[in-house]
Amino acid sequence: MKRYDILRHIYHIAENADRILITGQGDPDGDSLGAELALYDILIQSREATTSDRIPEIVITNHCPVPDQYAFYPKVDTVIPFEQIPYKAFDAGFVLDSGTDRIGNVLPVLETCQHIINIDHHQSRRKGIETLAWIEPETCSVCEMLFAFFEHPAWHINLTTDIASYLYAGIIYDTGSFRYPKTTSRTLQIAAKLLETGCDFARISEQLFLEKPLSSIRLLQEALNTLQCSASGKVIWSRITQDMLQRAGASLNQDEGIITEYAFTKGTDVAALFKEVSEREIKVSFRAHGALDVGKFAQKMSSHGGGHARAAGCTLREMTIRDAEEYIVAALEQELRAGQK
Ligand SMILES: [Mn+2]
Repeated sequence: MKRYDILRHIYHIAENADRILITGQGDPDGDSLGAELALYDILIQSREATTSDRIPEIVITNHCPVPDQYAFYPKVDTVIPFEQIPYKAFDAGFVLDSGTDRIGNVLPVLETCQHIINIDHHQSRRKGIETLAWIEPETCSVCEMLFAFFEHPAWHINLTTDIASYLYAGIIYDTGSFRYPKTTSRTLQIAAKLLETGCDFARISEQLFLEKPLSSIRLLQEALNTLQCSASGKVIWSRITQDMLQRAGASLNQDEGIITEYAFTKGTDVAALFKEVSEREIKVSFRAHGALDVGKFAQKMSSHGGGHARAAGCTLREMTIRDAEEYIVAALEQELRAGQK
């Protein structure tokens, strides 16, 4: 189905739904959260413009709480903890920036929905229980995808400063401020329209990328102290252990930006960051700038893996962080060697 028809379809579903669930990837990021909040405003505005007597009950929730770094998003309190969902069943559910298999605890609630709409741009997304899929692997972010609502004749909505702030945040988050390859002229044209609303783009950028608590800087210091390069020099990695988190006074979701500090080290192809969730659960993030598709690699390494060609992640269970490092680095070296042939 074409984007135009999908948006018309979504309009009819949303128009007739009284209880709508909005969720996204288990651990919210700048794009998924921006998209959730933007969609909330879009759906409310649209209904107010037509049948104001029946404003839908909309709930935004995710498997994990909103990380502190996104506390500056306008009306971020609209996102409620999973345990506080006021209803057991919904008419329509939206899954943003992830397949329906990556929403954790929210899945049983999503299953109650008659209509399940998946809006995603992940290349490695798996088909799930959605009844309608709007997937654009070439688009930089779900926030960019959502801009299409404002171009469609069925949707009578205004681009408010709040919505522009969410979409701008999501777009710069997923493009590293228009630097990554999926940035297109359309991305920049959309960004220009967002700026026209007067949203405080400079402040959004500062808050999203630059402002960090001291504990995050301490954690960066700890992680960089563990930096290693593989024998071939092509793989560079570091780790975050529970001990390091304790010393830094940080939590595991404060790893943001650490891998980008060394992801583009000259001569390397792939960067990894190993995170000790518990003694036998290790999360690994990947960044690539060579030919290797780390999205596919992550998928191959674990059933909980996936992402994009240049940024991806996976979870390894039943191994210690040292074992995970050995296992992954060896596999990466092998992939890179195979790729050279
Ligand atoms: Mn995204």
